[in-house]
Amino acid sequence: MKCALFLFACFFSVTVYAANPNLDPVNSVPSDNATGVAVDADIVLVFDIDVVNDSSSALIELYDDSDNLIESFNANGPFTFGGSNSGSGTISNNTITLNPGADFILGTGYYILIPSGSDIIDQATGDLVTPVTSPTTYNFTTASGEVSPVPTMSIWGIGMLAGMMGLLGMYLRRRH
Ligand SMILES: [Ca+2]
Repeated sequence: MKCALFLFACFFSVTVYAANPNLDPVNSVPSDNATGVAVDADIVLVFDIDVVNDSSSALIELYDDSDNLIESFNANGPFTFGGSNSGSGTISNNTITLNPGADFILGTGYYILIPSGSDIIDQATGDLVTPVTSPTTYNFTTASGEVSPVPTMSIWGIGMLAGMMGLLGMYLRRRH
């Protein structure tokens, strides 16, 4: 029994120490491939494990879908980032919240990269974050900005209904 327990403990420790923090695109906010994102939205990157910046080399980059670098967020403390365009970022447990310095542009795609060598690590084990190097790993699109025609249609509908009722009233008055 002692042997079995020892083997379990050994297996368990190997599992823990092999884990690099990974971005969870689906559970991040906005979620991967989201559309209609508000232009003033923050970006909440969710990881599968608690993270911390290990040095000033911790880096996250925000691009638009024309591959223009919109803002780079460099660590300026274990739990904080400073943006190249006056934005900021904070780490809380397994989330990194980025507040870009400028609002997004309507109807535009954006993506996040965590370049190879970015010094974000597992708080417990020090393992380096798994880089995000593809524009499609975590991307989203802002709202189109087109005004919905529904309210205008409703006003027309009410106007036409009122007009038809008025005509019906005139018709009934003439008949009686
Ligand atoms: Ca995607």
